[in-house]
Amino acid sequence: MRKYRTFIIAVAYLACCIFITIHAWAEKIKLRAGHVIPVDKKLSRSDIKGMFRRGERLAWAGQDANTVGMPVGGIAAGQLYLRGDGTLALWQIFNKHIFSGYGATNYRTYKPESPVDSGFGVVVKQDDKITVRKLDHKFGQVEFAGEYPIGLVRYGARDFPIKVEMEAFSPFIPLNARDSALPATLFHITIENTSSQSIQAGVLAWLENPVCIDSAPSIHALRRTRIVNEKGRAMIVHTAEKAPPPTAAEQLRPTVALADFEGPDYGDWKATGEAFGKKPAGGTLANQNPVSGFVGKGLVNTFLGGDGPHGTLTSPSFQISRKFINFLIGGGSQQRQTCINLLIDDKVVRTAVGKDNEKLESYFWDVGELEGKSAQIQIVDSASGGWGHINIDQIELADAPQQTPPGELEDLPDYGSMVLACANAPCQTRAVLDSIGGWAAQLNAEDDVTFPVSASKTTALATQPLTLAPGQKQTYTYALTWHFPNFKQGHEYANRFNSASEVAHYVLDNHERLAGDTKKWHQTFYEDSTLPRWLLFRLHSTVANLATGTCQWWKSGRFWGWEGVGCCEGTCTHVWNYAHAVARLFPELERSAREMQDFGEGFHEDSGLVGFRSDNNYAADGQCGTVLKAYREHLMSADGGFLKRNWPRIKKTLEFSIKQDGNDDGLIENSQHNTFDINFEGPNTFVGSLYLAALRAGEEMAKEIGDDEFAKRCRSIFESGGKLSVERLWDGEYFIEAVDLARHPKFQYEKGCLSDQLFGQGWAEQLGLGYIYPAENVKQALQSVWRYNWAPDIGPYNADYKPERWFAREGEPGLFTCTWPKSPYLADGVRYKDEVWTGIEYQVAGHMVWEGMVEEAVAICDGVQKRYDPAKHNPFNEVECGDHYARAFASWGVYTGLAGYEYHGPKGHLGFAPAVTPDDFRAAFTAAEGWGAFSQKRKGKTQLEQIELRWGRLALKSLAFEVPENFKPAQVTLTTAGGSFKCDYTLKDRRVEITLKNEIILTPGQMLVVTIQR
Ligand SMILES: [Ca+2]
Ligand SMILES: [Ca+2]
Ligand SMILES: [Ca+2]
Repeated sequence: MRKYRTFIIAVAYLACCIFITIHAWAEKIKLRAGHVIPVDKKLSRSDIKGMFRRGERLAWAGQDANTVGMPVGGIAAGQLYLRGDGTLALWQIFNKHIFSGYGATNYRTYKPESPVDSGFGVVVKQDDKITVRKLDHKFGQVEFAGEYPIGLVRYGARDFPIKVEMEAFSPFIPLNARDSALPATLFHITIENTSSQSIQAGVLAWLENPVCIDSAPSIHALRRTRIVNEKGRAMIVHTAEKAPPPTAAEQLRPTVALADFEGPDYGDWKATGEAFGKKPAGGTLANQNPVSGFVGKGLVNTFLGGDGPHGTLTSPSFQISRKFINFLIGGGSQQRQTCINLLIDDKVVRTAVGKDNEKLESYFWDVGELEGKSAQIQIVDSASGGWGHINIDQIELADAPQQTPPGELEDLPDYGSMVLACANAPCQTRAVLDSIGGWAAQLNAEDDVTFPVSASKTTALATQPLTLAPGQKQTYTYALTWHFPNFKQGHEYANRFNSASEVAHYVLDNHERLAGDTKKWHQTFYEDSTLPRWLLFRLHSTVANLATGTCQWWKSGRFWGWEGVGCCEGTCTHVWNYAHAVARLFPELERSAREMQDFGEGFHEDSGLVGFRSDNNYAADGQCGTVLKAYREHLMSADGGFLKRNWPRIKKTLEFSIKQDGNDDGLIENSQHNTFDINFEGPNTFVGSLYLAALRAGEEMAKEIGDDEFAKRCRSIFESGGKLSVERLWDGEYFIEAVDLARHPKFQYEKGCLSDQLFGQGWAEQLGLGYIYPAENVKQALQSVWRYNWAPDIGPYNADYKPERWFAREGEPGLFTCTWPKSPYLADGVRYKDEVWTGIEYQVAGHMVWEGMVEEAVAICDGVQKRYDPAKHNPFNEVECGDHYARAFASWGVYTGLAGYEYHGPKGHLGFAPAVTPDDFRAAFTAAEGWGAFSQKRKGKTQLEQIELRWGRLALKSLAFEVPENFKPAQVTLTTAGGSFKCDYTLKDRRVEITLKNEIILTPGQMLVVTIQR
């Protein structure tokens, strides 16, 4: 109670201070008339109080959970979504390249689609009647309460005697990347009898065979589905195999030509719109790359007047009189937009798109099952952007497929296997299905079936109905696993498994440990923490990006990332500059990216350049960031091996930046390509602060290695740079860019307020490198970013200044990339200036926490949470240039900031300085080899610290904590299971640093208690 009152008083006091300061500020500084972002954010005391309330686990019901798509597959094992109603969606696990866009359309409201038929249902036997209720939005009351990594959906209905709770997740165990990168999803389905009578009940599960899902239209092969019982588990095993060659008895009938587009017009085909014109094209059209591969002189080519026009071209009705329809296709690859469709009763039954290539290639549809039906062909162009056209020629009916061989079946990207395994023994599935009738009766339950890949078949498993007494519960465990190894660079998972069956057995053999450790992490991070539950949800949700198409873990052991799903390649150094989550949760993955990319394939030995997409190109921010990441990876290591191995190249990387500086004055003045996809043309603190932080990291690493001369050089350049930056770039409130706009009129920010102006200082805090500019300048600049760039409603500002891409809508809060509060708005200024990026928001918020601006930081995170409310946007998919954008991994920097976390693995040093509720604080932490829970309590004359290890091991040689103002420790005691002992400590300002006489190693379940007494 006392604590609560103190908190309220503190909030009131702070609000007062902020009000007075802002008031004084507004009086003094004259803002540009067009700068409509309010200096006073009008956050009420109850708003602030609400944001800091611990709160309950979040849950969304019905339509409010419509956009949810929670990744539930393993790290870098593809992208499988759990929707808000517990059904699966997306299924991007078949190695197909998915391009999710450049950002123009990513921030939209939609429900993820599901191309694969699958699901679970509860079977109930009452009065000899068997019924099933599917676990989906039609169940009754459906509530999604997932917190990454564990999906949770609850089902209940007034007219159904069973309530259900379903957990869905892939094992996720920090520091154990391999067991977190399984191509597998576990389901725990708990059914509970809510009626007053005993009921017989069980679970029905079903899964379509999706092997060769993308290749199916262009291959002649079979799918095979078996139901096998192994190790007491029932498993649906989906595979594919070669189709037998046609027998001599199967006579081929002559080919029937449907259209060759050789006539003076389209004949009896009907064209609409502008894209098709009045007659077939004679080849390549104006401004088009050369079109080839068509037959004769004419073809359909909708690049008529460019990609802009739309239209359709529809054939008259014809009878499907052969087993295949063959044609030639080229042009755009957009589903439903640049396509050829086969229509029966106006419904699309087959479709095909080009490959973003002008050359026409053979393609076919297997229409054996449609033979005799009346059909039409429709060619569609409803696209206008790049590759917004389609090329078609030579459509024929034939008894043999005519195809460009896509390769051997076993080599196709979507060839492999998929398994749905039930850990509980099944009953006679067929009998249950037949009793249910209707759609269930259509499901397959045969032990071994093969069928053409052109057909689809869904196979089911039903458990033996059990008698449940009123209130009784029963949990069923399922594992969905997949194995599609034919990825260009291979999958790490394929090093360990040869089939989906092997994966299923591994997951179920180790179920207790894999599920147990995952839940232990969830418990430690969410349940046992004192931090607001919604904030934990937000900061951990971006970690889900690991289990999306954004991230790959290659067979070679190299971790590799897009920027967003399928967009902008090469673990781009500047976008990944913001990403802290992976390094803190799975440091081995980031170490592999450093060693195999930055200091491997992308490294230029002659110059020290780190190609920013593992190429030959320089990005100033990415180059400096590589040094910072190297230091972070060293800090997250158990020993000095990583630093020792990579030091020569880390040093060269920093020397490359020093060369850009040119005169060792600590300012980089030349052209600086960077994450805004433009070049800054003069000294600035965006690249500059990263450079200075890199010099500090370089100094620390050089000292550890024993390269004192280089350490001194780094120090002297660093000191000069800090001083000169303030002299030349401080405008009184924030740091600006010194640029000659007459020479460089485009893409600069000059006197603007850039949100990322202290990016390197934020990094320095993360790595314990201290201030790189004077503290008062840093604090004031950060205050200015809050005042000038964060809008409680982005609407008014974006009404005047339309962003290139919308990542926030009217009525939603957000932090703008850059504004010009006091000088004329630069219409040609830094690119993306009017946009809102969550990665920058977290970067700024994380830094704010370290500078004591905790309320502002949490308000910024609250803004993200409001935008990603699942009624509008998938809370697990923060978008930028593509879905699941890697920059959002910056959220972990906010988390570590809130705990005031500091760690140096090789030195065995761990420290905390909680930024919220320091009197009673608890949070999860990770280290090089283990993770656990940290807690701090202050009471009377005692400050108590508890470090409890829950997984792995933790070696400790020194500790650091923050004590209250005027708290003078008189005694520090350490207690472990082995007993208590006093130890040496020093006090500097409010920081108590404790050195242990002997290294302490904690193992799971062990706790180190530190008692600091005044
Ligand atoms: Ca032709
Ligand atoms: Ca078009
Ligand atoms: Ca210089």
